[in-house]
Amino acid sequence: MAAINAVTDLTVEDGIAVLTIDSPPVNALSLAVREGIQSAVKQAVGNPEVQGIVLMCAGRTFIAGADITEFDKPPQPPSLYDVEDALEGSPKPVIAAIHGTALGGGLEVALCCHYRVAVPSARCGLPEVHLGLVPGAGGTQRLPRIVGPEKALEMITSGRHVDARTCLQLGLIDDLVGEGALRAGAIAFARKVLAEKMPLRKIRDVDDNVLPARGRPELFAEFREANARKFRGFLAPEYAIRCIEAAVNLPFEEGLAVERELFEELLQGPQSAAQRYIFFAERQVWKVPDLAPDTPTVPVTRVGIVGAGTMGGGIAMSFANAGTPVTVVETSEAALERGLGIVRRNYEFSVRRGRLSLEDVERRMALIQGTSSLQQLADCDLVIEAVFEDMQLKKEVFARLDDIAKQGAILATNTSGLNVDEIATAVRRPEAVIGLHFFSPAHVMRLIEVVRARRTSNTAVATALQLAKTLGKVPVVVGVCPGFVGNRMLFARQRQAEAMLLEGALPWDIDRVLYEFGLPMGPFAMADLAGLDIGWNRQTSTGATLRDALCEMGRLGQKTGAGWYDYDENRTPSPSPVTEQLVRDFMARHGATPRQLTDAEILERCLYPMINEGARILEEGIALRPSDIDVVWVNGYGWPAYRGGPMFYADSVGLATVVARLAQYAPKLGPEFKLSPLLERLAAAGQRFQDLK
Ligand code: 3H9
Repeated sequence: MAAINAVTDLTVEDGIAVLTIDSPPVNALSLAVREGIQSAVKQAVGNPEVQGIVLMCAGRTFIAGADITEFDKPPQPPSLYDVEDALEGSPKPVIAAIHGTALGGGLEVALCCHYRVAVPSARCGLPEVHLGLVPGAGGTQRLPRIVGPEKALEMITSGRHVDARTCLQLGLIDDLVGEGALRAGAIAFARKVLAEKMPLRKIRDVDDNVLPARGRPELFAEFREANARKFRGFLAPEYAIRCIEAAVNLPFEEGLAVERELFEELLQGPQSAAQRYIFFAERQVWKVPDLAPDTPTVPVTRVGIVGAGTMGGGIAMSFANAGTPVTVVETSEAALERGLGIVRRNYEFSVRRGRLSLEDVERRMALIQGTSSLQQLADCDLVIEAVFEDMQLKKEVFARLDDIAKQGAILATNTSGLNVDEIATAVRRPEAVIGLHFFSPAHVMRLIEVVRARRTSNTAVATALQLAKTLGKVPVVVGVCPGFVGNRMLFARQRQAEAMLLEGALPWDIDRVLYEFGLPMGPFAMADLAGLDIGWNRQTSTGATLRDALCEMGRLGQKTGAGWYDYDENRTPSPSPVTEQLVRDFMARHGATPRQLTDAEILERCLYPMINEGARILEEGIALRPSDIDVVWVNGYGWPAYRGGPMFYADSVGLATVVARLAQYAPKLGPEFKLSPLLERLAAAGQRFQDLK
């Protein structure tokens, strides 16, 4: 084997040159990799013994894209375009041999090879949209030339990874080779190309698949309309559509120029900076400083869930989706039937959407066993309690589990904010107790707050992280405090939102501002969705708050057709004159005169106290780092990824500005508001949360 450089090798085997990239962890297209490919291709082309070239990777994957860490640095030649030109322009056939994932720039490089082969487990995709980018090395021009514009629109705007068999059907790869026999299979394919004198196929020259869409702008208009909700606020999907339109309507080189311009604009813009930050933040969360990588974990082969309500059912689905058997316990057969019925209906909904087959549903339902006896949880490796948010009840459940669960089992609570230390006092093995706060709907939302109580063992934490990986979730390790990270910050926002009602803003004014900021909904629409009666009790209700008053009127939210808003039979909300009158009456009783609040004040009063609370959470060590808080908000509360999470957003506004505005609003923020010393210190030093190390 001849080393081209530290990350590239070239060997010649009976006339076929095999160019191997070995740049862990994911063979990203760093400067060294680009140099290596370019030199190796040059050498292979210049070597008269070589008739064909195979491009492949060592390690766990084919090239997973451009090296994202280089995006903030000045570009250094050779560029990716130079590398692609070398491959595409090679007078000898080049075959890409794909295993693992060919993503982004990786797939773009493969599309510049004359042919592609893959093992069946490989996947291909252009996921740049998740980084706030469009594919920038020809992907938007070459992909539609193979798979057609409709499929390209879907693949590029979703960033979805497509499995090798589907890629074969789409023509994206030319042949499948045996698992574990990629090198030999690719060499054999190269020989076939030579023996059959197959042409040096350049995708740039293939127009058949794009021509039928030329002059049909409605194709793109319809796609935009169908996906408007999904793409709201994001620039990258719209730019991707424009690139594919260019691929359809312009000659290749002109289309490429459009792509380059839009890629550069996105790369320099704030959305991609925020989304790239979130990409790395989501990878940081797995690193818990005081948790050694070799911490033992409990193998989880059977899971018990106590409670088949919305949360219990959703958690059961998450495990069944990952192939782990679960036993769900309810207090009565009727409650069990109701809970499992909802699980089945959720799955059937996915069948109607074309996301699951009927066999999938049966397979998953078969993994979920129902029982009304806690005793059935004796052989579970992990039990998750998902009963009502009531400390007494939770402690009772844990005390019983302590008698039933086998030694070594992990006992988790799905509480959304109760004191896990106190729950742990109910058992003789507090080291086994941990919080696993799933978000609703639990089978959809990716976030889990992993709540580490005072005596939780490292094994329990490490097992929770491993579990999250199995479930395809994002775990964030947090400490114990009321509401943990997410809900504690949400409470800070809620307090301000309700305070602003008594100054003259109406629920829909506040919700609109937050929706326009990019959140899926504002606090009042969210409260209506969850039910205003969560934690409310008719016997103890004093009617002292607006929420109490609404509940006493039977306005419990969407489920009763009225809450803060009025709802029609399709649950479409409209501003409610009843609520408005109630707010005005409350103001009159408090002797308050309504004033006009600007959108800017509404936004700042909602967000800046949250940021302050985030800073307090950091001071107290409840979150490990600011970026963990951002991961919680992006994955658990729909904070728009293109704004990077509340702490990143604070950095982009400037912490001095946040502090100055909070000082200005101080008289209105309520007696419980206290400026975080950490926030104050960073602001005074001209620093950012991101500077905290
Ligand atoms: C692009 O290609 C632009 C072009 O169109 C145009 C250019 C002109 N760069 O995710 P993991 C690191 S944009 C640098 O935990 P997995 C990652 O940070 C790119 N680093 O592993 C982590 O580091 P650490 C388009 C990268 O097995 C380690 O690798 N491509 C990159 O769960 C392991 O990552 C993408 O967006 C990168 N491109 O998943 C693909 N990728 O260990 C992004 C990863 O220090 N990557 N790292 O925390 C992925 O989706 C997943 O990493 C992958 C593996 C599926 C490949």
